[in-house]
Amino acid sequence: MSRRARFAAALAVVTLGATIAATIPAQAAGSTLKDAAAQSGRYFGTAIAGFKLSDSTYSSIANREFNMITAENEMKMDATEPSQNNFNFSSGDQILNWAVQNGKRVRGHALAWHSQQPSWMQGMSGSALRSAMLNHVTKVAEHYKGKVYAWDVVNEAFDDSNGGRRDSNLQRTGNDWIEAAFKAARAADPNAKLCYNDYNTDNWTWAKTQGVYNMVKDFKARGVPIDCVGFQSHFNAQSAYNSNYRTTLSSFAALGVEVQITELDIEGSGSQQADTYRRVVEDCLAVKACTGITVWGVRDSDSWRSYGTPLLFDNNGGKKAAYTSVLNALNAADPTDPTTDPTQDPTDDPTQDPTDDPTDDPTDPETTNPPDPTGKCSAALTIVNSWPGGYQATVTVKAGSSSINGWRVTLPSSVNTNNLWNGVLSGGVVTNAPYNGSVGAGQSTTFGFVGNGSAPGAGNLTCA
Ligand code: G2I
Repeated sequence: MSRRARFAAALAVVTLGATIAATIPAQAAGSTLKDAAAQSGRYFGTAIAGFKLSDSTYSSIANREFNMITAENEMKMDATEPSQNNFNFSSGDQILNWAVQNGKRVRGHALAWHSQQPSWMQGMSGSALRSAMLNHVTKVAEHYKGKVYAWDVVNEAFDDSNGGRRDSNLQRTGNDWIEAAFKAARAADPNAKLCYNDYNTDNWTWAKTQGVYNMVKDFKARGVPIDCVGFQSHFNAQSAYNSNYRTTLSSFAALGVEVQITELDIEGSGSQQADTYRRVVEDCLAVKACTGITVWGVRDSDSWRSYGTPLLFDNNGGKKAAYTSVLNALNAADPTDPTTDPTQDPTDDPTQDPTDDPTDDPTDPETTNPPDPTGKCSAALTIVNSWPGGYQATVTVKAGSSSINGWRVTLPSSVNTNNLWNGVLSGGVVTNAPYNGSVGAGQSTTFGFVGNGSAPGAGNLTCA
């Protein structure tokens, strides 16, 4: 090669290098869901049906796109204990082994549930049922000890409308059956994260959401071992995505648990569906304790409600608009933003951390940090969301250097609301609800409301 040709070749390499450097963004975009989610330290999972793993279209998409696996049915009570104290782990193990061989983690689903009980259990009651349930939890968690990332220890134990417990044979063994199951699971596998998992707990204003919230708060206060809350997030017209979903996730996170989206599917099609998927992903990314998202199946045809075409791949395995929208939203996460980085201690409640960075965005409810009060309590208002003619606000009430038993917060005079939760409103003053008046020294609780008209400025309110 002549000197001139060598020079031209070298110049071409330099120019090409510069072009590549100029077109690659600071952060390379992930081209699969799992890689895009991993950029902010999160996982992206799917439910797998074992009998479909021989379908190569199915298994190749599952392997390519997802890095957290939930057995859709194979680790449930009826599958793992078909006759009393005779356990069968063959189907569950098939899924676990496939996941492990392909470098994926597993969410165990589910140790105790009123549904999909083996027939021998369905007719049981009282202490015999309690013992059988605890034996099941123990034996299954021991079998998978050290192999699962998290367990849905108890599934769907709350009533759909009144905020109380669902009636079931397990509930009739005594209200403490849920905490008994969590304690047994912790003893059997101390390293698995232990989750409570439910549906219709996505909308912060729904009684069921508040019921679960109060149980988790009580568990944390009494030291019952719970590490995470799973939001199934099966959205459709009857149970629609609501923009207060982010408030739900961040409010649970503020109790000191991880939150996970565990069974996501959204009925619909086209841009409407894609847009809702985007919002769900953005809400998880905005809450640092939201550690991952699992969709409930691979292709629409694999869904438990395939008529609603609720998933990210069509019946042929093609990527839908919803897929692209999820991928783009995951890729847009800013890994340098501590609020989006779940590897920052997810159980650390920023509303209670005096070392929080005061330059954090004050409009971000995750970073609300009322000044350390010298008085009885302090209260800080943040605007979660606003729209023409209305807004949603959260107020964080923080106890001073002594614990308090009851609080009163004066709202700004401009506030006009008839939808307030976790507090009692009278004459512009909010007092605690029956269940959240006791706040430990330096600890906090929150209430929220939807206001009419324009939002007041964020800031401190009078607390007494
Ligand atoms: O219902 C949707 C999900 C709600 N949250 C808990 C999840 O565990 C639940 O999953 C679904 C599965 O996707 C279905 O596949 O749970 C259903 C049962 O509650 C599963 O349906 C069952 C059918 O009822 C059985 O007839 C069938 O043999 O699937 C089994 C295996 O295909």
